[in-house]
Amino acid sequence: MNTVNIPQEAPVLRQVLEAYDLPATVLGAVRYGQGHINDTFCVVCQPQEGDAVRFILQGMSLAAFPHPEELMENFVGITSYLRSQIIARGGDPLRETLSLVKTRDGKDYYTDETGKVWRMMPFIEGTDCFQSATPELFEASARSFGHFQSMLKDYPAETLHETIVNFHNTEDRLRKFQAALAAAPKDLTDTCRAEVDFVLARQADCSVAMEALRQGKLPLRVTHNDTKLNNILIDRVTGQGICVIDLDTTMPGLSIYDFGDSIRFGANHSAEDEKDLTKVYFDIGLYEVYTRGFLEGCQGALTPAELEYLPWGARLMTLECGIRFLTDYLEGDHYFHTRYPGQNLDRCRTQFKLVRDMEAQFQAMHDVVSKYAG
Ligand code: ADP
Ligand code: GN1
Ligand code: MG
Repeated sequence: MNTVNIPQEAPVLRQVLEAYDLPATVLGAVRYGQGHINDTFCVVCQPQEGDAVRFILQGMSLAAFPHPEELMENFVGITSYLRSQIIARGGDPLRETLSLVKTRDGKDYYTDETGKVWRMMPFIEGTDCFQSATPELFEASARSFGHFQSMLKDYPAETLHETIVNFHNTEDRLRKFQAALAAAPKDLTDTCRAEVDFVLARQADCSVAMEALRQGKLPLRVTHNDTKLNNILIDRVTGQGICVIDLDTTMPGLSIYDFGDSIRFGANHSAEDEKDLTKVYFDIGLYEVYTRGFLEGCQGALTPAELEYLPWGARLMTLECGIRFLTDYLEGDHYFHTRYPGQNLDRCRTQFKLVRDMEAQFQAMHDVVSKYAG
């Protein structure tokens, strides 16, 4: 293969690319995107004639996903199901959902010598992926995530593997945090005393959604579970959400998780790892536009109890994510990609600042839902 420009830190890419019968000369591969979990590369190929063609090549994190073959089974099931719905309503399945490029031996993914699983997808062109929101963009993403959930409402949930067990079980996240705290060296726990106390003061909150689920108040649905703004591709021409990506955690869950995780990431104006906490605040205006878009996208599918718990979804996903960043910090940063020591603690601090703001504005958050729930 005439391959140039493979990142030095990823020599395995040569072997992975050999597994694919790409319709052109491979010019190279570069690291791509700002995901915290998978190893994502953009592969550029030049056909004999015409424009260069791009692909996304992803190595699934074994630390996050212990059974990548199950994850890929979910991926194929979900994208095939979405594809038929998109075709039925006259849409373009190659832009509106993800698809896979088969390996030379006709497989959906390639497993390298270390057991790591790689998948190749056509790059969805003419789209942008954003790290922070404008009101228009945020509302567009809300409609798409709501619509994604409503498209999957009749999906046979029992056929989906739980790719990460207890993913949004905040009680379990709390237990894992407590175990990490007990095992961490004192000089490390001393650096995050305030954050540890913040969690310990909110142990009861960690049970709110799980308790509602146990009591049968909230229904289990097929949810995306990682609804960050950067997990949606926005059409460059229309400004609308065109494709929901990062389907690795799509599995049975609560609607309030999808609502909540979007609010966590997008209803503010700062980076997830912003060090200057004076810049980090929950923007209830953005919360309002997201609520409006999400309810529109869900097309009336949410029950009164789900509507009532939406603000809790935002608080809990933000608290939970902060707890997860803190746990990873205490465990030596083995889960989330980090670029510098202490990045997970910085991320945790932004989350807890947002939680405080949401706690202070909780009634107003309820009022917004009531305004749009009709
Ligand atoms: P992670 O799990 O690490 O977040 P993602 O699946 O979200 O991985 O991919 C990382 C980034 O790669 C996305 O935020 C997006 O910018 C880009 N991306 C992923 N798939 C595609 C695609 N099919 N077309 C264009 N960009 C994509
Ligand atoms: C991870 O994969 P990515 O970057 O979209 C994580 C989410 C967290 C998020 C925090 C599989 O999302 O759960 O909320 O980072 N994904 C997984 O930014 O753990
Ligand atoms: Mg992602």
